[in-house]
Amino acid sequence: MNQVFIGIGSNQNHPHFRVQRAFRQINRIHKTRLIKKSSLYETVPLGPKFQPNFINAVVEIETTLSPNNLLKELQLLEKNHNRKKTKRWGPRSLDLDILIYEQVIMDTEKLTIPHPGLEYREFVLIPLYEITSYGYKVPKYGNINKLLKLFFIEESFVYHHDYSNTHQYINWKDIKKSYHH
Ligand code: A4P
Ligand code: MG
Repeated sequence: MNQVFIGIGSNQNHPHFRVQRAFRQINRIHKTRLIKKSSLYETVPLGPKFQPNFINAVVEIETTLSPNNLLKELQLLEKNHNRKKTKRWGPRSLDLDILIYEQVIMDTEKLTIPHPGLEYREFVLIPLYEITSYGYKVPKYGNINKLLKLFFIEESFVYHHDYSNTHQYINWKDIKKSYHH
């Protein structure tokens, strides 16, 4: 069994609904099961600004699929969400990225692991931080606590959403507190 983390992002067509549906669909991929899911986070877009905010989340899975076969399954799911190919970093109904696959470090035309940009993207690091143990070591980049500390995260930058879509915003820093006490 391989421990893998997947980043989920959506900013089109009911993103809350899509991300939660993606949780269930990922759990149904063959040779794969969902172990943990983060909260949903509403985040401002990285890249072109004139697009809706994203809903982001990270899940931990266990799988016996190879990185390339897992990518194929995730791309099928993206298609299933009618994702239209638009511009790079533009709006999308569902984006699924393999963030981390065990201790694998690879860079091929189709697949770069760990996912490029993971080391500086709050919308990846914060949900990853939420579902990993204290001091979790990101392959290639090291301790997640240190990666997070490299940034000054503005209070208003990243919000925590509850699953019921009631728009109760909670500051992300409060999440870790509730996990550790
Ligand atoms: N690919 C390479 N490595 C991987 C990997 N580890 N996981 C290749 C998944 N795919 C990987 O991806 C293009 C190609 O990347 C795939 O065919 C695969 O072979 P894509 O998802 O079709 O294209 P993209 O997502 O538009 O481009 P890119 O560069 O992957 O963008 P990112 O890095 O996914 O970022 N802002 C906020 N707030 N939240 C977001 O989630 N996401 C993006 C997209 C931009 N801004 C955002 C967010
Ligand atoms: Mg992508």
